Amino acid sequence: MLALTIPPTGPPVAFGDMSQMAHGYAHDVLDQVKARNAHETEFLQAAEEVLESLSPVFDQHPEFQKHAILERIVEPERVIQFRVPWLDDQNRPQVNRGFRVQFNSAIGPYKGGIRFHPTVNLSILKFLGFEQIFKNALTGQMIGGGKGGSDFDPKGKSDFEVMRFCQSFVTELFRHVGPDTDVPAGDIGVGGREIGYMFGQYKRLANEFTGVLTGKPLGFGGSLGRTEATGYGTVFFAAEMLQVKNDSLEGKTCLVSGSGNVAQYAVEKLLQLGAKPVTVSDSSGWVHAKDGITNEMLEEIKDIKNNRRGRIHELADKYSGKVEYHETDRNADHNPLWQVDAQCAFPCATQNEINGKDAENLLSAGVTVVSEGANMPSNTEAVNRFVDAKIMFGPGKAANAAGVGCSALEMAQNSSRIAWSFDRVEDMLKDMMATIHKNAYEASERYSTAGNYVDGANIAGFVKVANAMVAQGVV
Ligand code: NDP
Ligand code: 2IT
Repeated sequence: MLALTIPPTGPPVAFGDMSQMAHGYAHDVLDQVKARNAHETEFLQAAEEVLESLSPVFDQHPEFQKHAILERIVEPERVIQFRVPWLDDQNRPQVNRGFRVQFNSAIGPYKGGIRFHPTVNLSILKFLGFEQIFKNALTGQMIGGGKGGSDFDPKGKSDFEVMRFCQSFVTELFRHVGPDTDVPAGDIGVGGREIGYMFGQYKRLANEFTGVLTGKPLGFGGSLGRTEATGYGTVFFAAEMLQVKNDSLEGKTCLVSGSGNVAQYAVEKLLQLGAKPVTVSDSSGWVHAKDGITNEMLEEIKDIKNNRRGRIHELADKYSGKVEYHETDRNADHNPLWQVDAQCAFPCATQNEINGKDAENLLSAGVTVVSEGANMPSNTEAVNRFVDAKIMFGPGKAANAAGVGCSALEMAQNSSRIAWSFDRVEDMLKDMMATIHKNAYEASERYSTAGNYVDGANIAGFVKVANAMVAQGVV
């Protein structure tokens, strides 16, 4: 086990010397993180990207090193892992793993989604929780970073199986969360149905009706606009990036991946803004509507995914001649969805869905805007290609922040027992995304290269949390 060493607090170091030291600081801590978490691939990927962006910050903020901010911020404040036993419809006992990673509470209660997917493990939840710290800071709301989930697969389960699973999950989780402690929400595999079951069990155990979860159905405390927030916000972020160049989304051909919550509302906002979305996908395959996905097709996608819990090929079955279906080849080294001619791309499915080759294909296809609806959908090589090509690349922690931003608005509405109108919430989210864009852009100008939103978002989010951690002492 490596010891955490806090640098001595001696007399102030001359600026030049500090600059040398500061440059090495992020790299030294990154080496420690790699040694300590050698098997957590996704967490290391997220940590490396953030820490590499931060080197220039320490020249101007020597107090961050003095207070060991990096050594502390890379360690979750608390990780909870638990057994989730439940009975299937045949009354056979099943066992899954549950987790909650409470990463950082410097600027508010832990806040972040819950993911139910068979691939869930600690590395994935630590990457998501780590990203959430900076994303939540960017929203300007008082929310810390956390993430949770389970390797439970809701696909193919009956509503009652999902309900019994959620009840068992919350039977343990409830003692670790609360409206001022930790406020979970949805993510992959967790939508209104799951949040409803979890809320019901929390209320029963705690004997309290509080805003302990966000993304609730509208009838009992959910915020108007939360369902739409992430997808809409990702499109708002793309529009902000384009506006810097006096351009807009109108008439642009757009590639969207995924067909769940984020993808559906990215498509909806693109249609409202006069863009032409032409693809969506699920884990089995992708569909291509050459003349554009229409509003009617979007309603069908929502029905397939949200009501029938079906597969995306059903869209091509219904609109044969207008929509083509392509099955995913799991052994291929690239995804042909990213080869379709377009100007903009909105990856809204999952982490690492765009690799270096896909990034090259996107650039060759003419894409100059990538706005990440998913968390870390571009792998390290892909991010580097986009940054090197100087395209408008909006990283997830900035571009998909409207989801959690709207969750914070839901918390505010719940605390004040008032519900705001859809238009009011949407206006607030639009402003929030404009502010996030502005702050990330200005941080990129000050510390990196103007328009490098990867560095800009990492730095703007980090500085806010780091300042709070300095002020609160070594805790
Ligand atoms: P959903 O469960 O609603 O949809 C997920 C979509 O991605 C589905 O189409 C799913 O296909 C596909 N998908 C999931 N895992 C994989 C995989 N391993 N390989 C290929 N396709 C996959 O989730 P959301 O739309 O809520 O989340 C999508 C992304 O957005 C995630 O990265 C999430 O972390 C991020 N996000 C979500 C927010 C929210 O508010 N919901 C907020 C910010 C970010 P299939 O149905 O076949 O599994
Ligand atoms: O990744 C994310 O930001 C989310 N899944 C939303 C979290 C939230 O608390 O609304």
